[in-house]
Amino acid sequence: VKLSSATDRNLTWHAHTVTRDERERLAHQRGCTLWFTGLSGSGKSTVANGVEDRLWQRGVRAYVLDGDNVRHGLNADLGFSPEDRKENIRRIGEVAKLFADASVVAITAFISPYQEDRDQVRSIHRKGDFIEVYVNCPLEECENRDPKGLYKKARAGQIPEFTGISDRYDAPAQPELELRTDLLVPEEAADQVVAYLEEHGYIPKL
Ligand code: ADX
Repeated sequence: VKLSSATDRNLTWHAHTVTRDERERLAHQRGCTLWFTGLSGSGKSTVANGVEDRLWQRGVRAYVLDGDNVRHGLNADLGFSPEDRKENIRRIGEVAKLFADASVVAITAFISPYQEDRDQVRSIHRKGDFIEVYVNCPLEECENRDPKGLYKKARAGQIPEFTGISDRYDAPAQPELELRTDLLVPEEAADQVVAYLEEHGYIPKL
C-alpha cells in the first residue's frame, strides 16, 4: 500500500490531552512491547502466554497478540508473500505501539522473519519501549516438533515460501533477549523474560 502524505490527505495530528506519563501513573505500570520472533514451532506463543500469565499474577496488565489469531481478524486479508509479511508486521507493530502507549505490556508472537521489518517496528517505538526477544530453537528441532504438521507439508512442496524451508529467517542481530527454547522448558523461558523486565525496571521487583 502506497499512501500519500498526511498533509495531502488533509490529516492533522491531534495531541492527546492526557499524556502518556499521566496514563502510566493512573495504571501504576509502564507500557512496552515485548516482540517475540522465531521460527514456526519455536515456542513463541507458549512462552508469550506464560509471560502474560506471570504478569497477570503480579497484577500487571499485558496482552498477547498472536500470529495465528491476528491473521483471522485484523490481517485476514494477508498471506505469506514477502510483501504481505511486511504489511502483517507493520500493522502489528502499530497496534503494539498503541497498546504500549496505553500503558499495557504488549506481547507479540509472530515469526516476523525479516530484520528490516522488525527494525521498522522498533523505529516507531519510543527508545526503550521495544524489547526484541529471539526465540531461538534450531530448525531441526522445530521440524521434529512440527506441532501443526506444517513442516511436513512444506517439505512435500505443499506450502510455498515456508519460513526456514523455502523462505528466509533473519536471526536477530542484536536482540535484547535470547531464549534457547530447545534447552529450556517454556516455564524457564517465561521466567527469564519476567526477570529481564524486573532487572530493567519495566515492572516492580517482587
Ligand atoms: S509472519 O512471517 O508474517 O510473521 P505469522 O507469525 O503471522 O508469520 O504466521 C505464522 C503462522 O502461519 C505459522 O506458525 C503457521 O502456522 C502459519 N503459516 C502458514 N503458511 C506459512 C508460511 N508459508 N510460512 C510460515 N508460516 C506459515
